[in-house]
Amino acid sequence: PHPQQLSAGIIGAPFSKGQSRDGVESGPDRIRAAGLLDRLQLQGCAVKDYGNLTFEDFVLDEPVRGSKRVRAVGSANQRLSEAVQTVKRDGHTAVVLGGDHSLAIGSIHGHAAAAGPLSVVWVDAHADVNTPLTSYTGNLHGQPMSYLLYELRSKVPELPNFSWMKPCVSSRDLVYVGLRDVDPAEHYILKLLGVKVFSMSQVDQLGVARVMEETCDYLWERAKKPIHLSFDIDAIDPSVAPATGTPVVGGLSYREGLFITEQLCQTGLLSAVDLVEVNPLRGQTEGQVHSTVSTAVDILLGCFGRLREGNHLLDYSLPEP
Ligand code: EXY
Ligand code: MN
Ligand code: MN
Repeated sequence: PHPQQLSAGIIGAPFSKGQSRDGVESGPDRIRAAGLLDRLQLQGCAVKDYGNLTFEDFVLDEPVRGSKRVRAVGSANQRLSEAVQTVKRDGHTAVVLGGDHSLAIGSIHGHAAAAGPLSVVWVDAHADVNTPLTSYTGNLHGQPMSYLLYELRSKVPELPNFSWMKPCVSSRDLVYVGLRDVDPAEHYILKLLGVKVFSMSQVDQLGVARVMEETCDYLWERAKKPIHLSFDIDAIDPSVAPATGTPVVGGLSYREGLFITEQLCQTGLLSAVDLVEVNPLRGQTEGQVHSTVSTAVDILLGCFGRLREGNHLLDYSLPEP
C-alpha cells in the first residue's frame, strides 16, 4: 500500500517494570522527539497520537514464583490492551512505543481482541518465551510470548492482575526473526511447539530476502491474517542500536531491519507494530542514543510505506515552467 492509504494510531507506553534498568520508560518521548509523527505525515500517512498511557503504582509487588513486579505488569498490560482495542476500532494501524517488551502481552491481546486471529512476527535477539517457572531472571520482558500462546496455557501459573487475559496466539501463527540469545527452556519450548524460527544463523544462511519470503509463505499457508509485528530494537546489532537494556552482538544490520519492514508493509496486512526496548540511558554517548532512536524511527517509517528507492505523494505533479 501507498503511505497515503495508511493511518497510524500511536500509543506511548512508558513502562519499564518488566525489567530492571531505568530509562526504557523514556523511549516513547525520545522516539516522538526524533520526529516520528512529522515524518509519517510528510510521507503522506495519516497520524493520530493517543498520547502516553499512565500506569498504576504498586507499593507491594513482591515476586510471585520468582517473577518480579507481576502486579504492575499485569495492570499496565490490561490498560494497554484496552488502548490498542480503541485504536484498532478507530481504524488505524496501531503503533505501541515502549517501554519494555512485557508490553507485547497487552498489545497483542488487544490487537487480537479487536481484529481476531493474528499472525505474529517477533523480531528480537531473544525469544521472550520463558514461563514464570523457567525464567532465570524473573524479568517479565523475557516472558510475554509464554502468556500469549495457547499451547503453553497449562504451563503458566495464575498470576495476580493477569486474570483479564487469555492466550490468543497459536504457535503456528508465530515467526521469529533475529534470535541469537535463547535460554535452554526457551529452546526446548520452540522445538516442542515446532515454532518457525529464523535465528541469525538462518539470516546468514538464507539472506534476509529469503527469510522474509519464507516468513510470508509460512504465515499464509492456512489464511492471510492481520500481522502483528513486535520489533525489539535489540534485534538490530549493537553497533547500530546500542541504547537498549540487553544488547547482544551479532545482530541484524540496519539494512536487514529496514528490509523486514518494507516487506511486511508490502503485504498490506500489517495491522499493529510494537517498537520496544529503546533505552536512552543505556547509550554511552549521545551519538549512541541518536543512532538507536533514529533506527527505531526508520523502522517505523518502513512499516508505513517508506521505501529506500524513494516515495512521492499520490497527487504529485511536476511544476510547469
Ligand atoms: N532470556 C532472558 C530472560 O528471560 O531474562 C533475557 C530476556 C531479554 C528480553 C529482551 C527484551 O527482549
Ligand atoms: Mn524482546
Ligand atoms: Mn530482546
